Amino acid sequence: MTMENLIALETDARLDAAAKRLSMSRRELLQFCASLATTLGLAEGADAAIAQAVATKKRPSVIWLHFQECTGCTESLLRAEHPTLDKLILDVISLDYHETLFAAAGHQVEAARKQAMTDHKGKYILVVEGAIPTKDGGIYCKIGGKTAIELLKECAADAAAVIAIGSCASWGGMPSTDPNPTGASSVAQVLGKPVVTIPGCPPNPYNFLSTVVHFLTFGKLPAVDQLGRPKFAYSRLIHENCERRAHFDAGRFAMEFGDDGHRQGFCLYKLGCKGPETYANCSVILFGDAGAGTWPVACGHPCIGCTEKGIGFQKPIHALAKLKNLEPGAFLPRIVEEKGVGASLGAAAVLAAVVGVGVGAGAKFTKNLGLSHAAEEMEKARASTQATPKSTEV
Ligand code: FSX
Ligand code: SF4
Ligand code: F3S
Repeated sequence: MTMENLIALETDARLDAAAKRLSMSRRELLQFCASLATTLGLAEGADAAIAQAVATKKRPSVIWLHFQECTGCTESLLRAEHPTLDKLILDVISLDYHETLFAAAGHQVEAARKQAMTDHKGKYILVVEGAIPTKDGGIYCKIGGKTAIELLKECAADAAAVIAIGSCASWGGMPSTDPNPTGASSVAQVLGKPVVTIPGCPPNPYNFLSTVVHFLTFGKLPAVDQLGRPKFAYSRLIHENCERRAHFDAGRFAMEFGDDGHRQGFCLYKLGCKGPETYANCSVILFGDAGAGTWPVACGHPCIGCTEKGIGFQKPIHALAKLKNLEPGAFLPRIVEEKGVGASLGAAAVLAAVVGVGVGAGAKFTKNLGLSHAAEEMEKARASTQATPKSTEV
């Protein structure tokens, strides 16, 4: 954040009001916005824009549909222990229809959905949680007498943006597991067009919040890959930034749950960890509130590839992962950096200030988030055509 922006924000009473609403201090709110900017891999100054948007912009109306799922997506958003995450989510959006959270029922909620769709025609965000059963005319999931297919199409018609939250909505997830008796399908399959997807079972709440805050601040959703996944969150393999990676590289593996290797924090690859073939940022931004620094692998459980179509709920838990990338972690310095690729060091410094880590670690974090598959491919192509040594050989 530049000094000018900081002074402008400091004198903006609306920031105080927003902080009060969120039971945060002004400083905590600014720090949180800075960490969101870093998660999104945005350039310097974006933290101020985010803080301003959170404090002043009209909250977008959100209609949230539930189909075939366990409600874990909603639970993970609202049960987060991190201070005010749930409050912030509910503060940056106007949740006008949500079957689980509504106290009302029946015709009253149906009326609320229709009202929100009329009042915010063309402007609301449609969030879909759960897969859509398509077999036998879609009869396996009906709400208010309408099939999930009908409801989804009706609500998507006038939405400004559609977000599929969780693996079920993103690619079918657990309900689509073989033999998929209900024909569980993704939102994109049913609508016949790409949508933004935030896979994970459940997905990381920070990735949803960051996506919505991006929409609030810039009026558009963040850049996505060919599967509709925001690039800031799904560009890197979990394996690339895993804290157990040094053990993998050194060939130190846990062979059984509870054995010496497991107790010493060795790599979980031989227990079936799917980190080497799963794209997500769990190993970078962590996931779970069981304590500081937790995420599945940190807790001693192999990653099951819950974000990845064809891996999570398909590949047996004990099966070995396909090694997609044997090169050293993405945080190692590159020989030549592409101009404009990756996040700025300024953003890294902001993160370092926020989470209290060194600038080097912050730089690693942001650089990884800012890179895309395209940059990776570019680099590989260059390495194969040039006679210069590959980064693995340096
Ligand atoms: Fe559950 Fe959501 Fe998994 Fe699916 O998350 S946590 S089954 S992705 O749709 O509620
Ligand atoms: Fe981490 Fe799993 Fe990779 Fe081992 S295999 S380094 S536990 S992601
Ligand atoms: Fe899922 Fe693996 Fe992350 S199981 S939550 S993608 S560590």
